[in-house]
Amino acid sequence: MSADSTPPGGDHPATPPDRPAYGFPARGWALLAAHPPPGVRGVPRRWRSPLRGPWLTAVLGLVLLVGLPVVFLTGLLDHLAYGPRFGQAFPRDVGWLRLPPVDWPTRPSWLFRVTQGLHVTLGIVLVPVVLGKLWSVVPKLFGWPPARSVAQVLERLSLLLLVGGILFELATGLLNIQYAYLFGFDFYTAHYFGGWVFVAALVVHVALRWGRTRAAVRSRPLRGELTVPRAATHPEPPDPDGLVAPAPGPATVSRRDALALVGGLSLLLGALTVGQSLDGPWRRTALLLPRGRQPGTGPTGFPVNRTAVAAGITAADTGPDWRLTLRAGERRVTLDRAALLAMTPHTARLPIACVEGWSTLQTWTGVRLRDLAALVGADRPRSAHVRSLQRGGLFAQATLQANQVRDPDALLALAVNGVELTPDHGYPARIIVPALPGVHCTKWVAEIDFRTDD
Ligand SMILES: Nc1nc2c(c(=O)[nH]1)N[C@H]1C(S)=C(S)[C@@H](COP(=O)(O)O)O[C@H]1N2
Ligand SMILES: [Mo]
Repeated sequence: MSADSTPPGGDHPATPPDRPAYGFPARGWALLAAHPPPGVRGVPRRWRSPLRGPWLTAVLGLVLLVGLPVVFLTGLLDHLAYGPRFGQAFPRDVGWLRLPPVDWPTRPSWLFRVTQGLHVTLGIVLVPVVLGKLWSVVPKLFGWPPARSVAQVLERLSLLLLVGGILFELATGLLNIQYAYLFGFDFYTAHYFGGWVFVAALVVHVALRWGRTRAAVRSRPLRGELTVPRAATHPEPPDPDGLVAPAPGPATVSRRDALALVGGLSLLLGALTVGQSLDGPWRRTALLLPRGRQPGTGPTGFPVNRTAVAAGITAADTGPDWRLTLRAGERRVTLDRAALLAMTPHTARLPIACVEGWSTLQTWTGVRLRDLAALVGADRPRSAHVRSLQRGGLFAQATLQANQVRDPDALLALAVNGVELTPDHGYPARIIVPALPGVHCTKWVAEIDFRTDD
């Protein structure tokens, strides 16, 4: 929005072709335009890159238009996977933003691994694109007048929510996966509502800009533009939005190189991230993620979210006196580890997928949850409440849906990859269920309460 845009070298205010006139009250907006605050006059002229213009903004915008809704939707799926029905999704109460009460499936077993991996990895990969897009429009932040009509005031407010929303979501998400809770508010609450604010603003933004975006990408075929060298890189014609610099300097890079820089940074971030969702040697490439890495080698050398020590689990807790209590209504059965080992074993290859994005596929052996339910006379449990030995902490308990108890691969695991569980992986027994978010794969289980009501 450069009111004072003048053609290079000229000093007559030039109004680009279809620059919108002032809306109601026109005198008011004109007055505002005539009185820029100190320091604002002429600022757009200081942004000189000839790359800026509708085309570059539209290309970056289209990438985000494809990518960010995927990040949003996979984020919603994660909320759903946590089981809001049982009050164990965060934030607990989301008012009318409540999602439909559908059960999270147990098949395919890699479902949560993929939705959560996509959410985190794509969110990281899109950071350079978001920054590139913001760079392409940043002079508009300093344009004067800030608006020419009431409609434009509303539009700019939606931009504030759009830009603020995406920066907030990226910042809180990145800090969360680094376990850096620098902010004084609850991550889940802020990230959930922030996502909705961003998406609402995105819908408004797309509705307002779709026509121009389409025209802009059609104005220069991508293929052609990617062959233009730096020497032949010229500014686009002045546009009604004032994206094109009013006083452009010579190009220091071509548009192709600018896009290559953004794309290259995205690829680099992606390459340093995907390893946390892959097993084998790839895991070592996840340099950006503190817990995605392999803590050791051997059958139990896979990531640990919270160690036994950190959870306050002592050797006495898990020693020969450890018992598993099964409940169903008034009925109660107590088992020691030998009794569990004497039951029919079942082995399944299942992922642990953490909400922070890392996941790993391992081979678990234990007893089926449905066999445990039958032991205590709960043939058709509607849910199961699992409690850990761990005292306190949000993750010391979890509620499983009926399908998560019934699945033939739903286990109380006693061993992994052919060896006894280690203390850090949940010895003496832990939950592992297909497609269940890692957070509900409770370690150091003390009690399972099979419930027949909701
Ligand atoms: N009791 C208890 N169980 C727990 C947790 C915990 O903090 N306490 N963390 C959960 C989380 S967030 C994840 S991702 C998985 C990780 O399992 P792992 O440490 O064996 O890889 O354990 C889950 N089980
Ligand atoms: Mo987790």
